[in-house]
Amino acid sequence: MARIDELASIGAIEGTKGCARLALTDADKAGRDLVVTWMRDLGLGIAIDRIGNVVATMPGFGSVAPVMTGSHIDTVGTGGRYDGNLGVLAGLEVIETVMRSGIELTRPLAVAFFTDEEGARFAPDMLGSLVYVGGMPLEEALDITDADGLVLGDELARIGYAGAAPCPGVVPHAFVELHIEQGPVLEAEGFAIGAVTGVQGISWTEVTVVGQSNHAGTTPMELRHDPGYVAARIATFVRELADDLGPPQVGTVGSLSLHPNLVNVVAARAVVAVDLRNTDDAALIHAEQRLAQFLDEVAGAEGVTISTRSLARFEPVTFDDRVVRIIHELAAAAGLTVRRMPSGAGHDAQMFARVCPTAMIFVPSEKGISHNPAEHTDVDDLEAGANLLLHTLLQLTGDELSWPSLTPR
Ligand code: HGY
Ligand code: MN
Ligand code: MN
Repeated sequence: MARIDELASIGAIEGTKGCARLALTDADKAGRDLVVTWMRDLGLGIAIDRIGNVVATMPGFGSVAPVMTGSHIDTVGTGGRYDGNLGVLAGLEVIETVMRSGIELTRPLAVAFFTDEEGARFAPDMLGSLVYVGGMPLEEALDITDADGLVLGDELARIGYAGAAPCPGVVPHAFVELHIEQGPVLEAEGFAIGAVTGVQGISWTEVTVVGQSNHAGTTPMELRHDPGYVAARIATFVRELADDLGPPQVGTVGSLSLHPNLVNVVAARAVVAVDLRNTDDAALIHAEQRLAQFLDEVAGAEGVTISTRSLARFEPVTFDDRVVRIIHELAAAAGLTVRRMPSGAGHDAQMFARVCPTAMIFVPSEKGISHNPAEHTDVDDLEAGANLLLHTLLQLTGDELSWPSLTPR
């Protein structure tokens, strides 16, 4: 808890419990430096790779593949103190506890934090873990730019985390991530633990609308080609599409910008980001097709041009049932109420599911609130999650989980 509080003080959002540490900003650097110091203080072997992922491994095991845990310490601009941070700091606590206990292990534990999990500054999300497992070429990732045109590789070098360890990274024996649920289910149903069975598919599309900038007062309505109006139509359509398709489909327009964004000017341009998610890929593809059809229609009707760019597209992921079962059974054996459930949010674990036996542990989020400075999880729930992580990782060190050889896509 002391480490959670100290890390949350970096980029703290005035008057809240939350913090803002967008990827590769100075605040992210300060958070990274603090966590790396804690890793070094434990005497862990630290590898920083070329996309800035940091992996800290128990020493003395040579090249034996580790059982790895971890998450992210970058946040969205209005972040909470537990999203990602809990998984990294609980992992550190687990390793410290194991080392202090003198338990003899057959393979090392490792804890990692991955670059730019949020994708809020540099899309896509889960970028660092995606590169770590070979899902995106390093050079392509280093070239990604943010909304101000700053290049990811330059920002990584600027904060001193352009490491030397190669990407793709060492394939772990198994990977387990502890994370807050970020949704209302566990709290509403009275469960202490979620044994996470997988992650829903994610589709992010940047929609650029170009119309005719004009005077707000003199331009007759029938002569307008108004990107501001079209952007509002898109946001409304996305909501109505999700309502029409019904759960588990969700749709969000969380980012909408107009240029020149002035009260008395019909906009020249609008940029809208659309986030669509579904646990079923065919249904997600259908939702994407409905969006594309709507964009065609509204462009024709308003006489604007619309172009789109995919910012992220990840298929739904199913976690390894053997690992999910270990989590479920250990939670029950510890007397914790536990249910299996999919994840609505994206996580680094969904990338590791491509290369090794992987699953996640959820703990409840108060009122299901997250990506919000008010994010909160009770300390008893945090502790239960960390203890379950400890026992899950220990079991996995002894468990020979033969893994069909998979080449990362
Ligand atoms: O977008 C997500 O689901 C994650 O928080 N990056
Ligand atoms: Mn997260
Ligand atoms: Mn997040």
